[in-house]
Amino acid sequence: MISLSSVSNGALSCNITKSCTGTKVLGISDLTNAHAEIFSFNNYPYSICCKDTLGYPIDNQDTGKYISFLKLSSKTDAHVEQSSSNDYNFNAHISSPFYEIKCNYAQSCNGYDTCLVSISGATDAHISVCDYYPINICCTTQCASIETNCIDGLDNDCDGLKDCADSDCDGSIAGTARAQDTNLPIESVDVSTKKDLTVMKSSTTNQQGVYSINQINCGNYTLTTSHTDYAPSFKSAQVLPNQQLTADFSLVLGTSCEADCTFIADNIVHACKPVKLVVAVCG
Ligand SMILES: [Ca+2]
Ligand SMILES: [Ca+2]
Ligand SMILES: [Ca+2]
Repeated sequence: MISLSSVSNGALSCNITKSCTGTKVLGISDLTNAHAEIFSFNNYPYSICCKDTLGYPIDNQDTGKYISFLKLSSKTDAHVEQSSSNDYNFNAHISSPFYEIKCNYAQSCNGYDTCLVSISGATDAHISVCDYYPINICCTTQCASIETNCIDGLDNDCDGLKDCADSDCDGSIAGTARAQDTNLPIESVDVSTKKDLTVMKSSTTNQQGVYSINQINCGNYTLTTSHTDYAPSFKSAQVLPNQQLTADFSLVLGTSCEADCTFIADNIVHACKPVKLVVAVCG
């Protein structure tokens, strides 16, 4: 395999190769002084082969976010021109469904992710490996400014945090705690969000019995309540990206009597079925 890429600082990486394991964006007849053909033809031994080192898909279509980096005089055996020229009709594209790809014609690809090839002129040009001709085709990816999709398994803004782990996807939880018997709001109830056994965030109800937990990673949690006078309660909660989940609680007094006449908040394991001939009085 021949691999002749020059610069690759960022996520986009293109090589000229005989065996492309990424996305072929152009076929070329030789390493220097070459003609070109569109990606879907297979007359030539070499491909300009591009991939994203972070794992984002790279494509050669004019869909999603795409750019034409060259125009060809025909589908195969073609001369090429810069995409701003208007003599040729067949565009060679590089595209991504996620982020912008920018390409420029420059003497040096310093500061760009990668160099694709060099061309001999603005139009009616031949193709060679990078830095052979004075005009290099330099391309780079531009990450989104925020996590634009919270369920795609990709780190859209390239900050190292993907989907729910990125605070751009945070949701929130809010609700009310009320007494089950009177339906009156309960103040000073501690509401905690737990992942496994770890408390992630908590909040306390106000005089109106209202609590709110802002800016919490989307995902699944267990919500627990605690209050000196009321029995603890639990609830499963799924916080969706950028949405507020409502979770209300109806709390039972810790001194309330269970069916088996133990207190609801005590440490006694309550019987599943009444034990026969047990007679007891609560109080
Ligand atoms: Ca982010
Ligand atoms: Ca994402
Ligand atoms: Ca991110």
